[in-house]
Amino acid sequence: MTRDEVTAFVALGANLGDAERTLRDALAALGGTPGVRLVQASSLYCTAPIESGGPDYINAVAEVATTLTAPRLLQALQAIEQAAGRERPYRNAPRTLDLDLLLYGSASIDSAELTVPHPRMGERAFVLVPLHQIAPGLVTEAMLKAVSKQAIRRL
Ligand code: A4P
Ligand code: MG
Repeated sequence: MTRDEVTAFVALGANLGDAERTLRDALAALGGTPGVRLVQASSLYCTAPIESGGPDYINAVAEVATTLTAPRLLQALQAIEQAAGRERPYRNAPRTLDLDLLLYGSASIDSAELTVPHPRMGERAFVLVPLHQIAPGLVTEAMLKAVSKQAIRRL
């Protein structure tokens, strides 16, 4: 970790096409982005859709160290989504790839394009379980218990 790097956590999700392959490629693309270093990634998890239709999702969380600002990091995430053929017909539509910025250092951001910490992360086992795997200090047992009814299976 160099002095100008910030630790950030990114949630990855996909439920169309070869979702496992898409997530592995996205992790490689993330680590290959200038100004982004992949520190660690969780296992892949198979999860039931929450407020969304279609097949089960594959989800994971990655820790990165980055010299990019949060808006630039979001742009980089959206470029990786686009490269994976992401379409946005409607909110929470099934997707080839969704990359959400969960945490950016200790920053609180609330702009038109970006809200950090991600406002829905605490409600979702598909975020909290993989985040707990790689950063146990960030997720309490009480937080995990609150989402324990949501189906999730480590691959
Ligand atoms: N945006 C604001 N804050 C952020 C942030 N922290 N990270 C803005 C990323 N984007 C952020 O996102 C819409 C807009 O949110 C972006 O233009 C960005 O400026 P989007 O990815 O185009 O739309 P979306 O995916 O439909 O919305 P969002 O908010 O990503 O959806 P959610 O709430 O994350 O839910 N069930 C399972 N099992 N697994 C999943 O991965 N994912 C969702 C998506 C629903 N159900 C799921 C899963
Ligand atoms: Mg998204």
